Amino acid sequence: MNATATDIVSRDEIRDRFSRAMSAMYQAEVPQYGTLLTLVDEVNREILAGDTALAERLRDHDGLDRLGVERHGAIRVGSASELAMLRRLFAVMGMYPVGYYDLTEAGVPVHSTAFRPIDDAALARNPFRVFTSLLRLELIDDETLRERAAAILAERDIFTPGARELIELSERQDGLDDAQAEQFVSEALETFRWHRYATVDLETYEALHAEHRLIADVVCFRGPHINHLTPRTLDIDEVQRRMPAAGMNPKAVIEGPPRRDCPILLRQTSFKALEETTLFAGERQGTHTARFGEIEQRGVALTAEGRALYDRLLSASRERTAGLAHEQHRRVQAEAFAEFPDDEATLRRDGLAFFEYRLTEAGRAAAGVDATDLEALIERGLVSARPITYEDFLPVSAAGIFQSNLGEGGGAAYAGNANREALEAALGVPVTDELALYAERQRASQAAVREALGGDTA
Ligand code: OOG
Ligand code: NI
Repeated sequence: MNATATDIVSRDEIRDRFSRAMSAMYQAEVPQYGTLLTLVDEVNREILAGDTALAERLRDHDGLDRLGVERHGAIRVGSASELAMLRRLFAVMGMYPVGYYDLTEAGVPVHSTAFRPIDDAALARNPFRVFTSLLRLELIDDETLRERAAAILAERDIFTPGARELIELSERQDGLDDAQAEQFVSEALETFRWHRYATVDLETYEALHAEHRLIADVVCFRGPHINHLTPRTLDIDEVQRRMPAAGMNPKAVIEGPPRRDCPILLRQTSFKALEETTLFAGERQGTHTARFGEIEQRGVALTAEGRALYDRLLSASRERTAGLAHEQHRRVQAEAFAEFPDDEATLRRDGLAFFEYRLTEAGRAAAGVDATDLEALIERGLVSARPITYEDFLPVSAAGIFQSNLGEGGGAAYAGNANREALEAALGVPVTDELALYAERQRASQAAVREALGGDTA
């Protein structure tokens, strides 16, 4: 079943089909997620109807027609070999590991990366990414429990034979044809499906659960069920506010930066995970709480300096907002972030955020212009700069999402265990540095502007 080069469908197309199939599966599995999608769509429509300038900007730059596609999902796997195979599976869809996230700081015994499209065209086609966590059994102190967990994980194969074959075929012929892609999507989907039957008895589940709820979630099932999907909202505060009336139980606060005129990084919130009936070995019935729905709103990517400022203000604001209710939390957090410039020109001039530079119409008509000082050209209306959207995740926010869905307690202290090399060894490749991607995109756009104006391209 070899495909010729002309039959190969693009990896972006496969990712697009996969994300749609995943969404349909998750809506069928978790009806409340469908309710969330409806709410997000309703609020997005209202915002667009009331803000024609925003609607136009989205139409021109941001794929208004793709507003409704999911932005990300998340899974958790149990072993290095599972992660290594997942890397190959995601590569079929043009998704590559970007970033390293240490969650031990937050008391969660995992570290993570995000499989995501990397280049502009791929992101524009469909930005779907999967936040993928690897369980760190080595952090479990209890040796018997650790070995039991490892033995259970060694028994399972989270991939169908068909998925394995198609991954190998895609690697051999550098892509898949239409029929193979179709088959791949349906085989790959099996890995992410929910299983009502646990692979262990209730006692084992409870022992693992007592060490950490997340360990039970990863170890006791046939596969790494998708634990949430996340659409994009144009007004996260409004969706959060309306969740209860739509029957959803939102987490207490929105993760990330406060609401601002110039959105930065990423804001996220979720409805809390549902308690679901689970059948354990011996037909004993119990429950498991894992699956939820999330929403996100993205802003501009920050430079290392901008990120350092964000991290500093976030930790200062966390000290002051601990335990505050939603409204107060919002007010105190906004105060704490007052120091962060909130207009594009300052963010740009102070080197706090990344921008993409382009010639304006006047710029295209101009010739022989000195292009050394891009800011001067922006002032003269010859060049424009657009914020580059942040495409990655935030460890403190991720921890907040984990925690609200895992419940309090059960968290032994795992902190101070970042180990990027171990994650990369498990993946079989280094993770791409996200900051380098944004910096390169900004640099390339500046060079293109300078070249077009006939100046030097340094
Ligand atoms: C992942 C939580 C992190 C996000 O959006 O930050 C995450 C998980 O619960 O497995 O998805
Ligand atoms: Ni998420």
